[in-house]
Amino acid sequence: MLFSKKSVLIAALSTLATIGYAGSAHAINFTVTTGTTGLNGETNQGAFSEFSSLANTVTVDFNSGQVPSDGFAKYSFVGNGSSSVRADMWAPVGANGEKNDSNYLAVFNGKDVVIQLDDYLNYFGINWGAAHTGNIYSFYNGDSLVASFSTADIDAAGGFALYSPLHPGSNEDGAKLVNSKYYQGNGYVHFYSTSSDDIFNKIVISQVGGGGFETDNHSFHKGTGRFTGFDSKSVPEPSAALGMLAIGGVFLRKRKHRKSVELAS
Ligand SMILES: [Ca+2]
Ligand SMILES: [Ca+2]
Repeated sequence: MLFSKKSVLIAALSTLATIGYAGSAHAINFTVTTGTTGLNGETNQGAFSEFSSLANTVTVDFNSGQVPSDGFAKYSFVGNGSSSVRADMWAPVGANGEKNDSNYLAVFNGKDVVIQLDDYLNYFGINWGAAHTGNIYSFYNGDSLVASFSTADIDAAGGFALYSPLHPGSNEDGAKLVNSKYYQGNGYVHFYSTSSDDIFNKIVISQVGGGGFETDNHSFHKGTGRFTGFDSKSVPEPSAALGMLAIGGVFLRKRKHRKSVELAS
């Protein structure tokens, strides 16, 4: 499915409107962290979700070189273009900015990735890397759009977790000026449902316009109600959890968990 700029704008505005209903809001919210190492401590495969080891969570790392076409999360490519699983310098970096040597998923304009889930989810996390204008996630319940998010939404909420010297860029959404050069955003982005009205069972990953949409280590958490993983008592790593509670749809962020990579000029 292709998204026009107008539809993206409408989606963004409706998201803002939803956040405006403090107290009664139900929505898919997101928060950005650096992510963490793989389950066995891997640091050269990009960043992984802090919830990777949570019960009822499935993680797809693309290391086989293909998208999974059966099992819990069924991926398919729709349209014409060069989207594929690949390994190159644009792979999303690790939690401390380490180079990712593994295969990852790259999506380009015209060829979407559709992920059909066997069950309802209340959480979807991705290692989002080398961020560009026009990277878009859309969450569906059946054929009904629940919410859609773009690179600009991440910027508006405070930006990515780190800006990698491995990913030089230009002045556009998802990038940041560091020592007079632009670098592209990387981080682990957690999308989650705040009520049973906002669970989802289909995800579409799209790129509108030039540049690629690079992601790795997708984590899916099954659930039919509000995602409770960010509640302080149930977070696996307390250090990563503080400040990520959503209150009335508004995020409180703990700035010290954001990192800007220090770069030499
Ligand atoms: Ca990978
Ligand atoms: Ca990109």
